[in-house]
Amino acid sequence: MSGAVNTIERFILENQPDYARGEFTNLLYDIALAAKLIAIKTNRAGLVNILGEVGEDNIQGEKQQKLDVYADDIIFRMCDHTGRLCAMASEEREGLIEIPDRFRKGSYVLVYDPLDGSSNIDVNVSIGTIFGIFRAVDWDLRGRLEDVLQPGRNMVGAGYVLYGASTMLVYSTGMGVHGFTLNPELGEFLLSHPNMSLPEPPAYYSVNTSYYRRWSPGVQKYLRWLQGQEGDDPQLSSRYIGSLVADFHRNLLRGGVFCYPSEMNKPNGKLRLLYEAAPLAYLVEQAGGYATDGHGSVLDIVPTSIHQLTPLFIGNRSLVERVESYVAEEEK
Ligand code: AFP
Repeated sequence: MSGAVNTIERFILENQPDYARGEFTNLLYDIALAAKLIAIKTNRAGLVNILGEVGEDNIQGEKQQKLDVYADDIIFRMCDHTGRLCAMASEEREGLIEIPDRFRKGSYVLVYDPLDGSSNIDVNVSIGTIFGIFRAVDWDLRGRLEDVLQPGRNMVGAGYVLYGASTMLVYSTGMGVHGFTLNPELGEFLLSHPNMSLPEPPAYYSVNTSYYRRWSPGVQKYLRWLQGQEGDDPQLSSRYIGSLVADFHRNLLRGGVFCYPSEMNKPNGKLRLLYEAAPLAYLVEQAGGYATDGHGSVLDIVPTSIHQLTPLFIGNRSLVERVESYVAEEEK
């Protein structure tokens, strides 16, 4: 075999700054390990009926958990006792997740969506985990709500795991976006996509067009522009999986824009700001792109609650900025 095998552990270690104490590096390892455990479970999702593990109880007499609850529990238990975090917030839990008093607290904050796109599990379509990392606001105190309610701009790292045809972990700590593919034989994430950046020209737009009638005139006009009906044709094709991580990942590799606009009866759309939109907005900027809620950068929105929603347009800058101009035009 020629050349070095670049595992995620090696890559993270080699890329940490000289002054690093290892706390942040180890937090990334913890997340990578949680991702491997979740991948094992999601890969078996179609087998559980065959193997008789679904129903009220499994053969050990334990209650079966839904996969998203399982994923949430894995991440929480991987991170609660390490002394690296002072608080967490998860899509699966209502309030702030405090570090139990019996454990030392750390100086980082983890926000995560343990398993996004869970309605796709039963139909064997790709799903994903999304995460973002902040520094605690006050390093001396135990975790408080203000530690998690920070704008995406304050993130010091973010990433996602895609459980697809293969499992991939893609992350950034502010020095580019790097992708790793899980080698199932080795049980290791290996560097497969260094320095990812959005290609030009972009290939795709991704949006659930069945909601067209519920959008504002500006967003409707934007869709027509994406489709080449407004002149200045961006020459895009359409792809929509309905799994945010999978749609985002494809567009990161091929170029494009993913949209989940506000609707008449859903003024802030469907997606969560803190642990879905903001981490992906952080990644997309690192890959040379942009994310907006239609008015300005998603990274500048200061959350006022953990499960706050936001409209999202994310992808190549040239495509995303256009929606801001159409929305501004309609609001004149
Ligand atoms: P589920 O977890 O209910 O499958 O929702 C997934 C999701 O939050 C996100 O991953 C998709 O981009 C979006 O919803 C799809 O929503 P629509 O079905 O309304 O298009």
